[in-house]
Amino acid sequence: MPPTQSLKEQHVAVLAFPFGSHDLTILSLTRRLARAAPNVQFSFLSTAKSNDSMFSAFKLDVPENMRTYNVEDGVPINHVFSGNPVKRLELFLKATPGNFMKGLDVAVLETGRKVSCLVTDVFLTFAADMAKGMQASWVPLCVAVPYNLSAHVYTDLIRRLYNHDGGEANGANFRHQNLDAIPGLSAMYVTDLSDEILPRDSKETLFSCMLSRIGYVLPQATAIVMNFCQELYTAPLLDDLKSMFPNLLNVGFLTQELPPPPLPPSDSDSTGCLSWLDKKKSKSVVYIGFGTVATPSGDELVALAEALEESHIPFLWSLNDNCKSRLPTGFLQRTSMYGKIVSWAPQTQVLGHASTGVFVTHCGANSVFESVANEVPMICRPMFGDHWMNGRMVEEVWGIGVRVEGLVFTKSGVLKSLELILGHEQGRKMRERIRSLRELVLKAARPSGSASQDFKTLVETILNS
Ligand SMILES: *[C@@H]1O[C@H](CO)[C@@H](O)[C@H](O)[C@H]1NC(C)=O
Ligand SMILES: CC(=O)N[C@H]1CO[C@H](CO)[C@@H](O)[C@@H]1O
Repeated sequence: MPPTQSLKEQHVAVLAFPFGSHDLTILSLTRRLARAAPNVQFSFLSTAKSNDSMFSAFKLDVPENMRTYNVEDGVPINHVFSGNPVKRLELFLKATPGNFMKGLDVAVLETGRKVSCLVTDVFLTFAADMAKGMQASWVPLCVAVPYNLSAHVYTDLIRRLYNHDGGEANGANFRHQNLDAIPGLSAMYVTDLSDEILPRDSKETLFSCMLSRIGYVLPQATAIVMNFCQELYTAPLLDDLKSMFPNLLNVGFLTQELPPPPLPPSDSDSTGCLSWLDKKKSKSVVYIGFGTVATPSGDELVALAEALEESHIPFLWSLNDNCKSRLPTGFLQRTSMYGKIVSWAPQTQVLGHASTGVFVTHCGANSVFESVANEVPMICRPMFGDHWMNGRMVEEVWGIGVRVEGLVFTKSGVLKSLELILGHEQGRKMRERIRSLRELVLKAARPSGSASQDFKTLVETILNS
């Protein structure tokens, strides 16, 4: 068969993990791949909820060689959610892998092509066997930082070395232990690990079981895609991961176009954020956004609001409508001269605006990456999962932000952090460091840079599969 014909037959199926910004990240990868490999057919599978919210919020164009398929989310009809965000995740996990199998059947029938390569979130560990069964190659994507991948690869060892049962007193001590027995994790501490690694109540969940298989299945991957840049690793971490997985491909930050494109005309932004920012002084505004899943408690929202009011620093706050009622009475009116609250903000554009001076964030990986790409230092309030490691990385490894005192918002803690970043010599140093990180990232994204080269290798890997 002539090679061009075989290329045309290729069909890459992409399975998303529809939580946090994992789906948006793998969608962004898929669109880039589809543009780079126009002869390959791409099928993108996620839940209807995830699919709808991504396509409607970001007005994304979809390349012609890519189709979207909805898979079941496992939520029973008329199900009423208690408000616990983990429930949705559990229901979804129970529906896997059957829901994806069904979706794949439809995609194969519609395209008339058997799947040659399965690109999936690395958390969907069942995909390794699924790919084997279909005689397809498996290419997992790691959305979180490499420290996170390492913690999941070494889960068994971490549990053996650091899982001290015992009384509270004992517990408090071991949580402050350094993870230097794990190659590449010496900057991290036991307390930075999420519940999935060391469950506080020793209970495994469907999610922790799935994640604990990462280390076992990754050797089956044809290549591993990292939402990261090679230049940003510490040497021991990169060496260790590369020694286990030679085909580790660092393709750059996937939710952030690099270099950040010029901002659109402010009046085209229907949220009004950009035109509001236009009227503010350079680097004077604090932008607050906690992503789609995390919300601080009522007390913390109040403490944050009080700090903003007392400081009189201009602020732009992306806050869910149903959280607004938890703000202090009269807060919105009293701060209307220098504050703006929106229910959704075009985050990468807000971070790219010259007026934005600091980002108050939950420290989701993509938020941190977007902040680096746009040179905005951070105040971190980690909430769950990978946020603790990310916060540690921002403050101690990279020195480009601080975690709030005590890891919860208090009025005095927020005021201190704001003052440190906006008014202090230390803040100036952070800005210098974040500028040099950004330089590395932009360099990696140039055509001859490491991220572009790794992306090229990825495309070739897929074409050869
Ligand atoms: C790794 O990241 C995911 C979210 O992206 C999170 O759910 C998980 O808990 C993280 N693991 C660690 C050890 O931080
Ligand atoms: C298969 C499917 O339903 N895809 C949908 C994903 O969401 C966008 C936006 O709502 C729709 O246009 C697609 O049809």
